[in-house]
Amino acid sequence: MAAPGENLRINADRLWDAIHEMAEIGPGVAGGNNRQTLTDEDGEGRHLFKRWCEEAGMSVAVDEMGTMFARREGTDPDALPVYVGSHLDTQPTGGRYDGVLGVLGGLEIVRSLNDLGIKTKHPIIVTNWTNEEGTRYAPAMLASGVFAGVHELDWAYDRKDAAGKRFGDELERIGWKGEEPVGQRKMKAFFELHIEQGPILEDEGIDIGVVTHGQGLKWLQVTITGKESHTGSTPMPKRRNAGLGMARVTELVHEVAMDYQPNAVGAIGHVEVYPNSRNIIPGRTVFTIDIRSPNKETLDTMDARIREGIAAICEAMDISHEVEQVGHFDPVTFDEDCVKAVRNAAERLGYTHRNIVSGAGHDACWINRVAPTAMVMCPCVDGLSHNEAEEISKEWAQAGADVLFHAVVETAEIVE
Ligand code: HGY
Ligand code: MN
Ligand code: MN
Repeated sequence: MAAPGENLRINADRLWDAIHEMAEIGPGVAGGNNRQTLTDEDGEGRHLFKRWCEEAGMSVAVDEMGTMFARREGTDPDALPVYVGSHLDTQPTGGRYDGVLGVLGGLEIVRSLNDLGIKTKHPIIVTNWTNEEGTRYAPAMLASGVFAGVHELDWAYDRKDAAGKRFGDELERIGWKGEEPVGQRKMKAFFELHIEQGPILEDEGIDIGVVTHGQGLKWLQVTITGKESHTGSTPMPKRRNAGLGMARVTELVHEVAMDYQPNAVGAIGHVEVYPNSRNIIPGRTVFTIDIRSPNKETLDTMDARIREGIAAICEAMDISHEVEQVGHFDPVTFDEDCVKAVRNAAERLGYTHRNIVSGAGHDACWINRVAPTAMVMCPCVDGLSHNEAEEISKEWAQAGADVLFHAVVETAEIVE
């Protein structure tokens, strides 16, 4: 396949403007975004993206999980399309670039191809995957997981948020439940551009992360049950404090992760304390453990050690516990040819680059099961993400989108 000329570049100003116009939808309270999945704000962002895609001459389809597929025709309508995308939903205190850069980077590729009058043999399809974040509805990467056959559609529809609202009902309510069955689309390849969400690229002064692997993840939801009682009049030896149990598990998770450095990680990000009254000893706590490692055996060992540790903590405190796995994917190795296309593109365009393992999960991790897949990463300031202060430079966005452009167009085969 002929490689695109090194002067083939996206329009960085237009990409930057699009990102910041999207950021006006579902603003956070500190300069970032709160555009959680299946909220009205998510619906508004989808409408904006759809309008932009249609203005760029694309036709937009929506599947039963609400995932959006914007298609730019190729010269061979029967050729397997090249997919490119990410997600538009955000964390409750999210940044403006997590996910959005990958979706609008895909749109920018099509806009640039239109400007340049370039045709490709294979169609190009820009994708917005529903509920990548998994914060309102666990697990993360829900729609791409259904697409990859990891989750059943009805199981996904029955997922409930903290207010007890069903995923399927909310998808219907915002008007983005499509007719297209999920997962029947065949792909020549899938590419995802994403900010690193870690400090490596910035610390090393490198423009592009060539993502060779993604680390594995497990989310364990733990319920600890003790006994509510008065914080003043209950003698210490008689307390069955579910809050103290959770605190000891929090320390346990940290200690286990520290035993597998430098790559393993572990923390608790979601916590519910009942009845959450200043002068009642917590009778019940519900919290989610997030553990990750690039090594499957390590992840499984951490899981086992944590479960044993929770049982020992609760037995010693005469409190009970339940553990439910609410999210999981094994470490991922991306497609060699697609990874090479990314690396060659960075080389050709004169961007510095290095191989990198993704610390965060991405839709690409599931799509890698059903199509040749690779990711492009750009740096982010202080490696900060899942924080409203998340920041990237326009130059980093441009470098990432240029490399994505070349990898996608080379795979879609330019027609002279
Ligand atoms: O949790 C993750 O890694 C992703 O940001 N949803
Ligand atoms: Mn993301
Ligand atoms: Mn995220």
